[in-house]
Amino acid sequence: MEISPGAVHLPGWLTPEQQRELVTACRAWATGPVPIRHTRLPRGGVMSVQTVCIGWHWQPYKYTRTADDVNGERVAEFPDWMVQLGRRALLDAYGDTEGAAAYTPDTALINFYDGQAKLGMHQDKDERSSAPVVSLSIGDTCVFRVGNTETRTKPYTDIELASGDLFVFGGPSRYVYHGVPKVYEGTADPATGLASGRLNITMRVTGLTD
Ligand code: MD3
Ligand code: FE
Repeated sequence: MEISPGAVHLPGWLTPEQQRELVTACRAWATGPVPIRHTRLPRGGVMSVQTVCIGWHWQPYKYTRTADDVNGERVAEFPDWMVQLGRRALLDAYGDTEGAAAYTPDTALINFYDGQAKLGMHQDKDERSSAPVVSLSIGDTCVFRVGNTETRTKPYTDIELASGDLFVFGGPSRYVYHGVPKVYEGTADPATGLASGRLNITMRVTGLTD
């Protein structure tokens, strides 16, 4: 369903098997070459969410190939199978065959939330491309807050994101403020391979070249 123009939520889009495969892949990325970490913020804080990146390494407010804030290693390659998954996501969300075929995400941020983790309201503006962001959720259900492009406050809409859900943010919704105010601890189905917590994968186009 379309939450706002360009913001499409497809609940239960991933099969249980796809969820298990993504959990396995994300577990491997979480251990290296750049281990998952609580991202340090410029003003000295650390995020409660833990993040590991593939393709390009994100830290506020830039993307680099190497993780100079972690261990200096180059991040893992962005696999072709994930490009294909991103294209299928765009096709199912928008029904735009040509737009989907042209979509070539080159980075993903993989966020892990424990029961206490939150993500404050923010815009994603570190990419030099306005191509859509594809979001996949696995594990615990959360409250996802979708706001507006002008302020980090009201008006906003709270929706629940559950395991297997796809969300695509493009067009007029690409630069909306959004956040995760609450994770419902203990709601994950262990059959996905994630006994507790929430995993979110966001594919993006950085617009960068080496
Ligand atoms: C709307 N992640 O990594 S996913 C992020 O659940 C981020 O981990 C959240 O916000 C999470 O930056 C939300 C949904 C999402 C991701 C990116 C967006 C919504 C977006 C970019 C633009 C607009
Ligand atoms: Fe975001």
